[in-house]
Amino acid sequence: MIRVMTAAAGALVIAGCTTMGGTTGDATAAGGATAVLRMADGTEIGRAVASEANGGIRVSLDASKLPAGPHGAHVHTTGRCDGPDFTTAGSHWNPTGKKHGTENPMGPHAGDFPNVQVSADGRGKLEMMLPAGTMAGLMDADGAAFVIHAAADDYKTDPSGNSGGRIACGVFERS
Ligand SMILES: [Cu+2]
Repeated sequence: MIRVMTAAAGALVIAGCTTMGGTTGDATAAGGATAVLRMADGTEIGRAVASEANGGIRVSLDASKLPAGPHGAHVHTTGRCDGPDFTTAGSHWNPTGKKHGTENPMGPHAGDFPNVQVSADGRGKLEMMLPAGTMAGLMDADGAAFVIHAAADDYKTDPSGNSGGRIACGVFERS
């Protein structure tokens, strides 16, 4: 726990040192971030909005144009979404060094989300608290991304819950 706190404090300092270009220092550290989600062909399919709340981060997802059914959804550790496979978003956001999944005794990753249940009209919504995170940690030097996967997350298989390929991705930008 002490190590975690130190890492978070370190991230905060880094964020404070890199806010010269366009942002306004500490004022934005408490603000939110929005990820516009796109498929591999560039089609915009929705957004994920992150904000600091109750000592963690609240993320709201609102997506459309997706295949019906459950899909793994996570905050990934790098703010890059290069198609078509979006592997540049890296692995799940995991500042506390856990294994994947809420049903994994060694988990979960800070960025683990429940599956988004997409209805027959292609729409899926989720609101989720990520207790093990701060906006400063999320928006660190390499940023963060939100990723939706092709298949359901089983909530226990490391590293990504067997949720298959990445079908949509968005880079978090300060909002
Ligand atoms: Cu993922």
